[in-house]
Amino acid sequence: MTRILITSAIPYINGIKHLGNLVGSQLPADLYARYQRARGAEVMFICATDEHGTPAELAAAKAGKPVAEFCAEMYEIQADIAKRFGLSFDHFGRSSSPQNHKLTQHFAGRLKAEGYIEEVSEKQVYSNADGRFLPDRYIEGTCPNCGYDKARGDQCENCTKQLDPTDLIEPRSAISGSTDLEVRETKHLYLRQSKLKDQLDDWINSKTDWPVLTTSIAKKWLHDGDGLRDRGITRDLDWGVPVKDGENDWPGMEGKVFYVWFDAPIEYIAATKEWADARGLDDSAWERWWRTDKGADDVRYVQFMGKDNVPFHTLSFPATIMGSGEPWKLVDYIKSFNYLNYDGGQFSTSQGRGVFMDQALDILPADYWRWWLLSHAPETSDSEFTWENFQSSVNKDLADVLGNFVSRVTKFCNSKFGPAVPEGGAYGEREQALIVDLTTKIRAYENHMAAMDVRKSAAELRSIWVAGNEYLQDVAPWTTFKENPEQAAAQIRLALNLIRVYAVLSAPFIPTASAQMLSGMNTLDMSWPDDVEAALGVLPVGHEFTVPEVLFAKISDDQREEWAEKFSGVRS
Ligand code: B3M
Ligand code: ZN
Repeated sequence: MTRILITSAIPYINGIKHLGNLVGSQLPADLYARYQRARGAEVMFICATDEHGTPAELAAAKAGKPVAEFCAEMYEIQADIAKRFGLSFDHFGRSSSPQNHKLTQHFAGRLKAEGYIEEVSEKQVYSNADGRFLPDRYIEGTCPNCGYDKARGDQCENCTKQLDPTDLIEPRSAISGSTDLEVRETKHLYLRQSKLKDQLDDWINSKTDWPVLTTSIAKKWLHDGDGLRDRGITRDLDWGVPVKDGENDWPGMEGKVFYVWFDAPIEYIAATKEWADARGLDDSAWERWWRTDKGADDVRYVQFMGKDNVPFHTLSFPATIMGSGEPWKLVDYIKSFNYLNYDGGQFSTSQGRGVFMDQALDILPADYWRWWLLSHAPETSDSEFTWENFQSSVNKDLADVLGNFVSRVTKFCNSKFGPAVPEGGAYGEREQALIVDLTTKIRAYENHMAAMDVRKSAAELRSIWVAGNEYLQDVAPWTTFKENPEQAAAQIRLALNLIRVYAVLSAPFIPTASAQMLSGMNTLDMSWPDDVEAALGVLPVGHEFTVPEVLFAKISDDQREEWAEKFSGVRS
């Protein structure tokens, strides 16, 4: 059996994600996972929260909570929203897990043993009152450029000038306000990824089937600029994975933690161990996904992410894996996405601009969003969410085409033949033509889905729905019924079976509506339409069904205007 490991970039813990984040990683990953499961593959679909780093500390401070408590609460919130969006993770982990601590320390120890770690002395600001080193953005003072008195050590928010903490006039700690600061020497660990440049270059060059977006970013960082500069992988923070050399202390590194981007991708592996541990399985259960010496050489590993995350997944994380000298699984395919914009501007977490996952579900069920987002995924370029476009997609594709087909067929059958697949007549030429047409379209759909061409897959699925509608329009069973009820019965028998086929094909995009269709058709048969003619006979004569509730309600102009207005400002 094909085995497919799928990871989505792991969302930061510091807030609820917006729809732009969702369509750039978790949602297309879910589409692919659901599709591969439907086609019989053994899938391991992993995601987690990314809990370390300064943003987590700052968000916790803003919420007035200890950071561990803040993360634990935020994890529950994110896990709940993911579930309500139908994201079918096999495990949704936490990068702060003991498994990730251990594995991150293990990788650091291996990298040290293989000669890929360098200890570098740096000068950094230390706050005597806080008893700690301060990251740049924890230092505030007056901007030397514009005189703004709340400039941060990395940048002045007022005039946007990039700063060093030592540029600030009258610098103070952003934590305590103390001005008792001094510059001290401190040691940090650097990952010598420049030593792996040739190996990374060869590896990326061997990936000829990757999306251009992925390889162009990887090559840019590898060749121009200083993308492969050796990078500091430790920080002076309290919250994070303590620096250790495997299981041993690392002299001189007391009180330091690994940089968030060092431990975050390792969480993909650790989350798979969390999955195994939660089920009481032994190590072989997760290692067969991750260790090429333990079965993972048969695994196809696919990652999903927004374009800003590509450098870390094409260079830094592979450098960690290659440098470890151990047989860990490297990614086979990286599907990356451009940005989704919001109504003439950008989605912004820090400014609260756009629609956030929780807000989206407050106004409409997940399938409406899933369909719009996936059918407009920012694959070849950035794309834009507008309320007009959203309204028109939902009303046309979901309500008029798919929803209408299901309701017309089931209601008509119910009123003329009763609530069971009717007997009589036979499939003729028009039916054969439909079968040929559907076969071509379904094969194309399979190819696009396998290639992770999200928009093309959506377009093909829509055209499969349209073909059914056109058939119904052509044969008009409500007219046929008057002269030839037997033939009308055959037409309806086909159409009822097509509802089941639609449920199966559409499930990766709109799982809830798909489940409603199946339950209306009173079947658990999710078998894939490999042979379309056979698939149109799965529900036999006499098989009972119920008329499903309206699958998709149309969005009215009033609603559209209300929502556009409601989300035009910033989230409070
Ligand atoms: N948390 C960035 C993001 O949420 C980062 C991804 C980590 S993937 C290992 O976009
Ligand atoms: Zn300034």
